[in-house]
Amino acid sequence: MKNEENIAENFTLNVFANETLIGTFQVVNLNPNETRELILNWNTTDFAPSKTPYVIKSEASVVPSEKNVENNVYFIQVRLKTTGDVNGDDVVDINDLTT
Ligand SMILES: [Ca+2]
Ligand SMILES: [Ca+2]
Repeated sequence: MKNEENIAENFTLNVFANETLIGTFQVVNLNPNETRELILNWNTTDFAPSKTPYVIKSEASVVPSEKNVENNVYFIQVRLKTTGDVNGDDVVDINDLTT
């Protein structure tokens, strides 16, 4: 994420998988034009593998005097596969060896 305002900022970044909160970051003193990489280790134990991608949403809290709040939300799509499921059909079988 990047700070496009002209003062250093503190804010909270929440990350959701579909509607479930999977991570929260406290971002402190992000300087103007500074880009910071945040790494989320998503514990997927409670999430079923599925052919339908999960919608991962990251949402930064609005900081005082922020002008552009539309860019505070960012979406990606992620597919969860079962370990060993190479071809992504949610079954681990001989077809995964030949894929
Ligand atoms: Ca913004
Ligand atoms: Ca498979």
